[in-house]
Amino acid sequence: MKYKIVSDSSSNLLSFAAAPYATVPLKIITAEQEYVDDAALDVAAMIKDLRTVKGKTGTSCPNIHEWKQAMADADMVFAITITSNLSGSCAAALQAKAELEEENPAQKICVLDSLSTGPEMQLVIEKLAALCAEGKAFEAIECEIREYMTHTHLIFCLESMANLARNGRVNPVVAKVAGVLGIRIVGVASAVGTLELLHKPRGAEKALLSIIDVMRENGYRGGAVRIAHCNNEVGATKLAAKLRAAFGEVEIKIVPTTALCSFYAEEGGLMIGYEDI
Ligand code: X90
Repeated sequence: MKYKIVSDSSSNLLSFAAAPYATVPLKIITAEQEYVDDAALDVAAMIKDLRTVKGKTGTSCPNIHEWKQAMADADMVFAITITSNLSGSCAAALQAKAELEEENPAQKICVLDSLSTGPEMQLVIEKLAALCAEGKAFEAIECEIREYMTHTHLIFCLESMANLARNGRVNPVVAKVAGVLGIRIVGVASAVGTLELLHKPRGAEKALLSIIDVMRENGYRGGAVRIAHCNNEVGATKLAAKLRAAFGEVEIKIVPTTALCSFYAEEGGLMIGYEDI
């Protein structure tokens, strides 16, 4: 049985050697250009362009056809998407599944709504690869991965929420009332896959401590951690060191954000996926 893992590009994982794998790209759209979130894109150049671009900027999710193409060439597909509460990616993936299963009833496709994004999706993808490599049955993998996903979480620390607010991904009134538009904010992906804003730490150092406090409060005890950063390798490395100082030999991987998460997390942004096991 041939299996494949497919993710949308909000996972920041555009290639993955441990399993048959593909991503479908989200896009960043400005008045001048469309940036496709795939391996060919120069993300640093896009981030630089975004500093000076004028006019409306936005994003779009992968379409049904893109999902179908990525899913078509395997008997068993596990697809994971950014939260359905902030994007149409999951709806497109579900429609692709429905059409493919009608065309080929023998194909098995599982669509997982991460209710999150970025490094939390990365953890799920890595776990899927391990389960598939063990040669388990499709239904068993689906059952285990859904259980695993109840033990993964996402925290973020953003220095600007301007693009999130402008594109209606956080309520602009709430963001304004909370006074979080111009300052650093720590928050989490809520149980329903929306942004929940928690703290306004003063300074980068306090922000790292706040992240660790929130992780601890939410059940973190030393499980695997994935950190994605937008132009903030220093912050990511410091956070990793603090986590190891507090919890011992933690398994941590640090990756740069690709286009979609770079656009919304913005420069300096950190996203942390972790297990509560
Ligand atoms: O369909 C589209 O156009 C994509 C829309 C994506 C909107 C949100 C992306 C957020 C990325 C920000 C910090 C983490 C947020 C947690 C969400 C539950 C990064």
